Amino acid sequence: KSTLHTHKFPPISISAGFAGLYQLYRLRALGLSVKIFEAASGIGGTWHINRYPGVRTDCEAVIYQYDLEEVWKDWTWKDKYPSGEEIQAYFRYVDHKLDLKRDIYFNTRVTGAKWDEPSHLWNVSTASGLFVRARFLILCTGSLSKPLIPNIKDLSTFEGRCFHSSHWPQEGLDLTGKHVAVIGTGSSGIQVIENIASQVRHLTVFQRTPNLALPINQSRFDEKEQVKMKEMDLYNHIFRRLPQTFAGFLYEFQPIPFTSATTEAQRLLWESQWKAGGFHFWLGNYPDIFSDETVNREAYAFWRSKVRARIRNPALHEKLAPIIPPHPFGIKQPGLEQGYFEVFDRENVSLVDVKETPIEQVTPNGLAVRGGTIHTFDILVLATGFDSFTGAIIDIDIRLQRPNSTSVIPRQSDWITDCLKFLQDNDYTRIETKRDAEEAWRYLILEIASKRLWHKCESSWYTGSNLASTNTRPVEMLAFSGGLPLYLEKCAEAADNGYQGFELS
Ligand code: NA7
Repeated sequence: KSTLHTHKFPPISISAGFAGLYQLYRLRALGLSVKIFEAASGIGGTWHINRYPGVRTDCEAVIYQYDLEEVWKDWTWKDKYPSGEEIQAYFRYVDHKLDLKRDIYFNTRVTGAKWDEPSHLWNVSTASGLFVRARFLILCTGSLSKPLIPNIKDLSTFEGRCFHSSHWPQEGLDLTGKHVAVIGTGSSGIQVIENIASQVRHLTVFQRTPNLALPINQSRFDEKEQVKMKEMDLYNHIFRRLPQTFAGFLYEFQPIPFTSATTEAQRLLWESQWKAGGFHFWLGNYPDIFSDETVNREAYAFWRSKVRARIRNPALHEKLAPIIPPHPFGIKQPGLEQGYFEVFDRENVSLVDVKETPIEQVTPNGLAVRGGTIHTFDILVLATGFDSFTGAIIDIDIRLQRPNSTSVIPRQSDWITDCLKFLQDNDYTRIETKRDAEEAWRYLILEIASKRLWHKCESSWYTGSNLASTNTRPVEMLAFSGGLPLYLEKCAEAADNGYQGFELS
């Protein structure tokens, strides 16, 4: 009976990114007829959309892939940290292997989802005028998918080209010989900046907060090494290990706090982490750097000395790597860079500190900052980030729920898949979070966050404080910062106790 129900009203999953595709694959295996509605014209989610110069992952290829043997066994990565282009190729390959596209409606933006209580069905409407009814609605909309356009006076009066980093024009844009400005020095901004600096005539970077970026230490991912890893069954070993680590990476925080290590051990560890590159110096560091401000200052001082040594012009030291940290190290995601700091020593690059001289307004050919200076340019890039976590969901006009999420997508999809199977097997047609369980979850997130230094940061997409100027929602920690093992334990606990915290009917 329930199978009949669900076939008549197939589950709808929104977005064909990393999560949506995996969800489709898993639910198909349950025998459900799933459909994906995707606003973009192709698969890949964030990787289909973000095509700015230098776009690249922040984590190693080996963990940035599906843990499905039929997928990984025949795929070979080129770079240790793959480029956007390589990831797009990966998604094309995944589609080929799993035959996903036949259940995806592209160019179909979901604009409304209204729960109909009598029928226990979602009424889903799209911008293209489609109207469907679905028993289950799964939001795989991504945590950083809705661009944040800054609230700068007269932005629309700019006569050159202006676009958000995630909407980089794919045709008809040649930066050669152009005067270009970039606002924002987050992960996207630094990738854009280090990649276009040598191409443009002049680059003006508007920085609000220096990025405490780490060297990526990029290299090729040796093909023979990948073959060997597969032969030794290391991939499966890695996939089993990932959910047991705090952040779902290949490495874990140190087993002892900084204060228990000798000065020599501290130095040796940091030097080796710096050399290893990537997030080692962040997610492999001593755990107390996130909770003890004095320890954090030590880590920051190490970061600062490394960065300053790379910048020739001493006048830039205080701007890019100030004596007083702009915020504790690691409470904002550090960018991963390759040659970013050296860019500012170039003669064709200038740095404007917008804390010192705030942007006042856009003019037809540039930006006016406090004090009367006008910076002129032909192209304005807004690398200003995203309305994180809930931004894309709130846009859908959902009449029910309020989510909170973390990063391990396949494990979340597995949980959802098991949950739908349970509902189907037991003839349930409605699942709803209980208000008190929702509040308890929110308090758990806030309680964990209160023990760390997250609040010592003016602007962050972890909390939504980056939206201050647009003020779309209250500022509070949105990400679960208690680590993956605890998160997964809580998820399993709810399921094992008959979906405790949920109302089933
Ligand atoms: P981020 O990390 O949110 O960075 C946005 C940047 O834009 C950041 O430097 C902001 O400064 C800056 N910003 C935002 N609004 C303004 C205004 N009005 N004026 C000046 N500067 C501004 O987004 P990204 O796209 O770079 O990276 C997002 C994630 O994508 C990244 O962490 C990876 O996981 C992939 P602020 O620091 O808030 O002072």
